[in-house]
Amino acid sequence: MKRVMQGAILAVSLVVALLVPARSWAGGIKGKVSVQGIKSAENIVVYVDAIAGKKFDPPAEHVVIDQRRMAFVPHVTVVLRGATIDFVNSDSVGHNVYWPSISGNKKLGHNLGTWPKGEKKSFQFDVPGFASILCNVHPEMSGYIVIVSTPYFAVTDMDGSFEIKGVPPGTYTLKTWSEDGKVVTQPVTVASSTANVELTVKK
Ligand SMILES: [Cu+2]
Repeated sequence: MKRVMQGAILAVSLVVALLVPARSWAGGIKGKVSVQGIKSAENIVVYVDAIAGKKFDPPAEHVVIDQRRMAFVPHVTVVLRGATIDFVNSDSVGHNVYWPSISGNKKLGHNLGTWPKGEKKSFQFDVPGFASILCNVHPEMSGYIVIVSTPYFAVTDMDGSFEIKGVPPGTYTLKTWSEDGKVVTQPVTVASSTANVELTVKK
């Protein structure tokens, strides 16, 4: 009888052990972006496009874009729609931040002004799209903000690799955004493990 009980407890433990991680299991999407006619596979945004019937709360934590050594850091920033970006200045010169439009819509263009080292200005980005960020003091400075509708996104590293973690199982539309390349749209199915994807971005 004792052995039967032990067996039953073991069986229950096994089932629990299998079920508990399964509930928090979420796969992901990882892979590599290759480029044709573009100088680098770095800084390409890969993201899950809007999911019908699903709306994500904007993150409470602010995203930071620094202006350091006369550059926007990072060069490409991707955020979930509704996120607030804190623009900081780490240089000893004053920097300005403005974007002429969002996805070509000039009504969504905005100038945050110019401010010195140590200060910051914040802005909430509510509309999906992309913005080219500029500094009117230093015309050589440029950066990009990509605003997407899901929290499932990544920016490629130097060799074009990317990984999007914590994507629940399902079939999605994967999209890219890049400074110089055309948009790539590709379906992807995520099971309980990580999906591997190869994408090619062309000029
Ligand atoms: Cu500047």
